[in-house]
Amino acid sequence: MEDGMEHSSGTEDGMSERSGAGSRGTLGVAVIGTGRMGADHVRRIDEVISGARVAAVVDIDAARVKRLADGIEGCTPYTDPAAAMDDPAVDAVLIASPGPAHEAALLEAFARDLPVLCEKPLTPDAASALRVLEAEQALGHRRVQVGFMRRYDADYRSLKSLLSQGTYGRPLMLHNRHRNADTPPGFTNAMMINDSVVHEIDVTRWLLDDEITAVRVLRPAPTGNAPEGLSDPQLVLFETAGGQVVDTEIFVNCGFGYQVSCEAVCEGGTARIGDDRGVFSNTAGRWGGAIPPGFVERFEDAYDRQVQLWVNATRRGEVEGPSCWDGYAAAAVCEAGVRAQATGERVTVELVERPAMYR
Ligand code: ISE
Repeated sequence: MEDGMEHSSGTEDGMSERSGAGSRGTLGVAVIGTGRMGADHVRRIDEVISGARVAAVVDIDAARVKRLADGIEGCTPYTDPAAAMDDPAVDAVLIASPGPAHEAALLEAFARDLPVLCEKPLTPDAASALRVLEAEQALGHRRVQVGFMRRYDADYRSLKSLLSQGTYGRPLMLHNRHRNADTPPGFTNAMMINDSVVHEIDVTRWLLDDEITAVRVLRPAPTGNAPEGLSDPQLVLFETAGGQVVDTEIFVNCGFGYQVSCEAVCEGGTARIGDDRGVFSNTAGRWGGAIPPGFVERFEDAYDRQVQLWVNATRRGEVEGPSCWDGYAAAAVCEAGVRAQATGERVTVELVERPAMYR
């Protein structure tokens, strides 16, 4: 991309000249990857988010991307992320392609100094995440918000503020439950860490404001409902630098719905989120409520808030939310987790020193 640097002249406030921030005009977003999450983000930006529009959609499936673009005014279809980023109507990039494609797309965005919202994972392993971290530092300013969307869920935000205000004293432990009704074909043991537990890795680091230093994984006798070879459920244990212990039940073929909860055990009490959501009913001799079928329904508001706050910050010329450091740290913990899962051993997490830009 020879002309990349033409666009990389960040202004004094660190904003790209194309980022829409100068004029505070509508942010033209290129959505890269139009699978389940990407298509949902296209709909979200088109129908829910204010201050932004879908200016380009990118996918290797040319027919699919054309169909999507045809339904949105002023939206151009592309099969090449770099070509979409060269479109003058594009001020910012939302990366929702498969994880292995993220590094290349992020580097293209950096070359043009474009603001990015990157779906998790930042990249699939710690070495590539570190390369992205270094490339962003070379720009001299943050450009990326990583899509750890649980930080935008109202319940998690309430828990975070209780912990930050010290309402229940010092946190000692977290108990997490993460259940999916079932898994898509091809879901592996490693994906239980990299795709699923990665959320608990991020919320642990965020809620406790500390790094995870070691991981252990216990594998009880599996459910008969899991596909052959999948060790489901599993119990994942983290230790933090400050000495807290965090457990996560990951059960991805529980059969009954999508359930995520987190209980913080503190010196002065406990606080728990995620148990009872929505309408509570009494009927036909039973009480209770509904369990959402999947993460899109359970975290719909969180996804909306995540994208709206990214758009708002970008239009102000700012970058907020989970950073490339958070993406890198999560990737390093995932690597340790996959090793712990395979070996049954306690695996320590190796991190480089946190660069000044991310402190
Ligand atoms: C998926 O990628 C997610 O992000 C969901 O939140 C998680 O529950 C699921 O297990 C993952 O596969």
